[in-house]
Amino acid sequence: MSRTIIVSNRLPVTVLKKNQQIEYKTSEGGLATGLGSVYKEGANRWIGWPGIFLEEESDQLQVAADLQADHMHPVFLTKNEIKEFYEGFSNETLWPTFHYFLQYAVYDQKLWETYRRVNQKFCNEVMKIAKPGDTIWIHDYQLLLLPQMLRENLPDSSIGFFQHIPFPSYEVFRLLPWREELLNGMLGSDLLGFHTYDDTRHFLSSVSRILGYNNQQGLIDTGKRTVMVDAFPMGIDYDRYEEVALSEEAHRREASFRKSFDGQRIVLSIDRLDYSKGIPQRLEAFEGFLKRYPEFHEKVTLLMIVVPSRDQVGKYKELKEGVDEMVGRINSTYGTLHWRPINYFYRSFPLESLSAFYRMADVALVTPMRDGMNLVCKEYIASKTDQKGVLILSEMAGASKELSDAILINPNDQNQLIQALYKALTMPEEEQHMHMVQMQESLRRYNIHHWVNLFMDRLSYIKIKQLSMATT
Ligand code: GDG
Repeated sequence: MSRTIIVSNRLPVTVLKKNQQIEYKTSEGGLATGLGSVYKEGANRWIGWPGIFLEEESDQLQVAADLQADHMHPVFLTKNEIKEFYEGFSNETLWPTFHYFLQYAVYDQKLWETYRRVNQKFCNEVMKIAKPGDTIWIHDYQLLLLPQMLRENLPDSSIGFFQHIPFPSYEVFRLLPWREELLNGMLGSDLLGFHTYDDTRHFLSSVSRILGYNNQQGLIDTGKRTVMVDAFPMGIDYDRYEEVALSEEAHRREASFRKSFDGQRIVLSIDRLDYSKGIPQRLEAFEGFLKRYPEFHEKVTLLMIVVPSRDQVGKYKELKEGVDEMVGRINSTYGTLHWRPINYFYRSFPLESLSAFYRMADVALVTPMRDGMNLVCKEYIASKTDQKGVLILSEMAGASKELSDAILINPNDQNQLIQALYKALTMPEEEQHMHMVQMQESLRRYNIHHWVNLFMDRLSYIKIKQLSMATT
C-alpha cells in the first residue's frame, strides 16, 4: 500500500534531555497541526531532526523507538552538522539571500559541502522507510537538494516540495555559487509550491535563465520530466485560534493582563528574533509616532514579544543587543512614573496567553522587511471574535497579497508607518468591523486544511498528467 511521508528539517516535536531523562515537547505550530491529519494516518511518517544533539547511542535508540510509536522518524545531526548545515548554510547563506539581506550572506564551500552531505543523510533516512509508489512531501530551504536525491532512488514516486520562505528574484538568486545544483535539486520534485505568485514567477525565471528550461503556465519541461510549479498560500487552523480566543482561559488571562495596562490602547508585535522581521525599523517608527503625537503619551503602549531564535548565529546576537538598547532608550526617553511606552518580552508564551494578547490588541503591527507568508497576522484576525482591531501589515509579507483589508505599508517608509499607526488608533469601530469581517471570511475558508488538501490534490493531478503524457 502506498503511503505519505513528510520530510522537514525539524520534526513536530522537540526532544529535551534534563537530568539524564529524555523529554518530549510537541509543537503547536500551524504546520504540525495541518499535517497532523496526514502523518498520523495508517503507515504514514514524518521524518526530521528532533532539535537536539544526542551523543549517546542508547539515547538515540530510545528516541527513535519512542518517536516511532507516534509515526515519526528522527534524523540525528552531529554537532558539526548543526553548525555547518543548520546554522551555517541554511541560516547564514540561504536565509539571508532568500530574504534579500545580501550583506549578511556567507558563501563558503565548506558549509555547502556539509549542506549537501546532510541532505544525503536525510535521503538515506527516507530510503529506510520509503518504497516505490510512495508520496513524499518535503518542506523548506534546508532540504533543497533532497528532491533530486530521492528521485534517483525512487524514479516513480510522487515528490512534492513546499518552500516556506520567499524565493528571490533571479538577480539575487544568481549570486549563489551553487545556483545550478540548488535548482536541479528542487526540480527532482513533481510539484513545487511557494506562498505567492511572485515567488513562483521568480523561481521560473531562475530556472529559465540559469538552466535554460522554459515553462508553459507553470509546467516546466526538463527534457526528462514535467514539473509543476504553483502558488499555495498557507492558511492557519482558523477554528483552533477562534476556539482558544473564545475560551474561558484566554478571557481570564486577558482580564489579568489588562490590569497592568491601566486602560491604555495596545499595539501588539510578535515575531521570532530575526532581522527579516523589521524589529528595529518598527521601534524607530513607534518612537517617531510618540514624537509626532504627544497626545498619545500615557495612552498607548507597544506590547512587543520577541521569541528567541537561532541565538548561535552572530547576526542574531547583534540584533538582540540592538533591540535591547533601542527599547531601553525609548522607554527612558518617553516613559513616566505611570507609563512604560514599550513592554518588551524576550521569550515565548503559551497559546492561551498569545490568544489573550491578540484579543486585547487594538492594533497588530506586522512589519517584516521580507516574509514568506507571516502567520502571526492571520492568527490575530482569527482571534478577534468581536471584530474590533486593526492590522497594519507590510507589503513585503506574502500575507499582504490576501489581506488587502489591512493597512498596507512599506516597512522602509517610516513616515507612512507613523501615519498608519495614527490611522489605526483613530479608526471608527464600524470601519474596523467592516475590514475585519472581510479578512475573517477569507481566512476561515482558506485555512490550513484547505492548503494541505489543495497541495496533495495537485500532486496527484500532476502525477496522472505525467503518466498520460508518457503514454501519448
Ligand atoms: C516561516 C516563514 C511563514 C510566535 N510567538 C509565540 C508563538 N509564535 C508562533 C506564531 C506563529 C509562528 O510562531 C510564527 O510564524 P510566522 O509565519 O509568523 O514566521 P516564521 O517562524 O518565520 O515562519 C513565514 C511560515 O514559515 C509558514 O510557512 O509564514 O514567512 O518565515 O504561528 O503564533 N507561539 C507560541 N508562543 C509564542 O510566544 N505558542
